[in-house]
Amino acid sequence: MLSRRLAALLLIALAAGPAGAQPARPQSAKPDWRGTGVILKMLPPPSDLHATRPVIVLQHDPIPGLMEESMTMPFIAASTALFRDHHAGEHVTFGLKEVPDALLVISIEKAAAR
Ligand SMILES: [Cu+2]
Repeated sequence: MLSRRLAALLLIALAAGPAGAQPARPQSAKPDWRGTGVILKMLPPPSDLHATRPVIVLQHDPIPGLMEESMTMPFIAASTALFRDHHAGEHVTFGLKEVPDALLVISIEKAAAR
């Protein structure tokens, strides 16, 4: 049931398109998307990228339904606590959640190196 629900959310997001209104999303800690990639930087605030929020720079693989190409980009992290026990160069999987002002990284887990 979880995968059906996620598929429905992705379809809503795609249908809305870049100019569409943001669909209503349930408030929960469940990620809207999951990605894989490599940590390049973890920057507690204040940093050059954000004055008040933690930022993680990830070299991420395609995230189906969200970003179809690999790229290197910064994400706001939900908390600096997510950085604990991780390091630059580490292969990770991560959870993303869309909130009104950001695409937030809400979880980071170590993945097997490729
Ligand atoms: Cu991206």
